[in-house]
Amino acid sequence: MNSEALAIRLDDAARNAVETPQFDSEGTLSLEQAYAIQRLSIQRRLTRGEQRIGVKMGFTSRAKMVQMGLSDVIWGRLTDAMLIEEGGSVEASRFVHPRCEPEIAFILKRELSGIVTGPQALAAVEAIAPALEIIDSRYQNFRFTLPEVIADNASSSGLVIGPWNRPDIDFSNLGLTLNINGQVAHTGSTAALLGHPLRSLVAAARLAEQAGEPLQPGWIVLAGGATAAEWVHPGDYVSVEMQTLGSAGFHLAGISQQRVSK
Ligand code: OOG
Ligand code: MG
Repeated sequence: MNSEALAIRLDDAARNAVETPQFDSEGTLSLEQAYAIQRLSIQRRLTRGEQRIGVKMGFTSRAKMVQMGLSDVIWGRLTDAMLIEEGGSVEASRFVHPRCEPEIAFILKRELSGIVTGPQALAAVEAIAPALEIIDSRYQNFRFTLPEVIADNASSSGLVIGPWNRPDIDFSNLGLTLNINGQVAHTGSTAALLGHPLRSLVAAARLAEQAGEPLQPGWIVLAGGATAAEWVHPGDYVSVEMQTLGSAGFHLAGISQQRVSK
């Protein structure tokens, strides 16, 4: 299949919230082709009127690498249609089989691109916030190879941003919990992100330049899940509580189904 056809297939799967079979079980897709498919599929969203709002990083913590069995840092593109209001509600019918993970978000005040140091990256940050990412692989059973998940925009489906904080606090090792209906599902720390979340932003700047899309002022960068992701079911209220930075949450609306275990 050609890249355009695969981009349409993944875009349709995301748009209609229906899963699609894996297509590269033979492992013939290169990373370059995978990113080309991602770009084409996001281009379709932009053509429909969605606005680009930033990038998301993936597999920046060991917890996520272990959970998904993949170990290369990947990235995806965020659009405004993925934003979910903090404390708000989103319909479960928008997703195939959503999972949620706690992240830290950066918002930039200036362009950031290429090989930069941690202090240079920090100087481009306007504010930092606790965040949740909703990942919703378009592949059956949430299973994929590395090129397949890249083509599928790194499973990105939604994001919730908590209060923006000044970036001059030490955010290298902030304790956090992922809570489902008030119960702690996972605990972790921002240090899980490559040892310091700023390293994820440094990697984002390098990868963005390689893609010819420098990180822009006003863009959000999601640094990656700090813990394993958790399934979310209709009726659930999911939240992240982060030391010093605050919390963020949302409600998955819809008729509650019987819980399925992992
Ligand atoms: C891929 C996306 C990984 C993260 O934060 O590590 C990711 C997946 O797990 O489906 O978003
Ligand atoms: Mg993530």
